[in-house]
Amino acid sequence: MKKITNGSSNRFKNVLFLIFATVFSNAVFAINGEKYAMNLPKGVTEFSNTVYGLHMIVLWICIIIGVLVFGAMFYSIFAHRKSKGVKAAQFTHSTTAEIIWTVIPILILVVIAFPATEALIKMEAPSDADGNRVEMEMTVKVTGYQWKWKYDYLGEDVSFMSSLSEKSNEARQLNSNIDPESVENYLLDVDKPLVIPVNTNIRILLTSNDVIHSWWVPSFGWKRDAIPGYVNEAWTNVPEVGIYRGQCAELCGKDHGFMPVVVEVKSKADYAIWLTEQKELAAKAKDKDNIEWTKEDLMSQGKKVYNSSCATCHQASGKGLPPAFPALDGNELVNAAMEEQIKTVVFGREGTAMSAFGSMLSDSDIAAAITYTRNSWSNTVKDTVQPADIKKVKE
Ligand code: HEC
Ligand SMILES: [Cu+2]
Repeated sequence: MKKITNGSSNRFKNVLFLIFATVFSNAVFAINGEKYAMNLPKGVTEFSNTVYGLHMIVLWICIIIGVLVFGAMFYSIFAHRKSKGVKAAQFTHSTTAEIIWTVIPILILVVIAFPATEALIKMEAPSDADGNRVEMEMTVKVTGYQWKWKYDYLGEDVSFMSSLSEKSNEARQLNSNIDPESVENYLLDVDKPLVIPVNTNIRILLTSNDVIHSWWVPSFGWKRDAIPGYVNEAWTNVPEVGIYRGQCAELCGKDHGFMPVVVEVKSKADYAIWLTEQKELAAKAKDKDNIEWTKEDLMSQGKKVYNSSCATCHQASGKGLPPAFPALDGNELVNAAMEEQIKTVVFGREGTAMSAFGSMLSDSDIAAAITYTRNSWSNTVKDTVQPADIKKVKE
């Protein structure tokens, strides 16, 4: 008895296995539904549906081409095989064939160009049924920071930072004993989402404070780079209230994977209430910058600010990650007079990852974070840094 009858029967088994594996894995994907969906998600906006339609047209064209080309190939291999005594033709050049295989792809590209151009025009500006340009109703400026987003509601005096939620951030730390599986929306949640009203034309301006980021919410059907020194424009109009999630889509440094985007779409009435609340909060935050704080308040607020704004680099333990990120625990500068430390935090260090927090955090938050670093771990300076001290350095 021969162990292996011949190579081709083995190859046949391999092919069978591959087909089985593909069918099986597709079935698993299908059962798991959305979580492992094979196709692009449809999204919620009119524009995302346009993109989806375009994708389906192109996909079907590809499938038809695939079936025709492979069909012709397999048929020829099978019907004209050597064992049937077929002799190969010996020509090396055919002008007719070359014209055909040039003209057909050109025609296909022209056919695809029509819906593609339509989608691109729609992406640049929304238009009504008559094709007239529709006005934007509000503008949000999105600024990328390593590694969070800042949202400015232009003309509303409302602006805030949006960073990875505290729970995800704790669970992702090296040696954290929190199981990521137990964190809801792990790495896809933020402390403060971008809030926008439903059924509203919203202009979104994108820029960056440091490196190139990319703001991406798949359900809206587009992503746009946020580039330092440059303002990109996009727009959206979301027809359904809900929470939409996305991520930074440009490799932007060590914590690129930890700057999710969350957009909460509210009804117009709820949005108006939210906006009023934010304005009150902003006014209160200004008040906070004008008072003298107790040490307890500075320390508790400082811990929060430190963990959300500084710990990614200097670590919650204050030990940093030398040589890239210096330790603040036992740091000479942190244990000296406060002015130089305040300057470092407010103005940053040019050309390093230490950014200028003066424009990102309120004076009271900076004062609290600095007080916290001066009185934590082995640092025992014992003084407090007040918002007024920050103001003095800024002037
Ligand atoms: C993105 C990473 C990053 C974040 C976030 C960050 N830092 Fe830094 N920080 C650095 C780096 C890098 C240096 C060293 C800069 C240099 O080489 O001069 C530094 C230096 C410092 C220094 C001076 C240390 C010294 O020995 O010169 C202080 C103080 C400091 N950071 C405080 C803070 C505080 C407070 C925060 C939060 C509000 C913060 N940093 C957030 C990266 C970061
Ligand atoms: Cu980024």
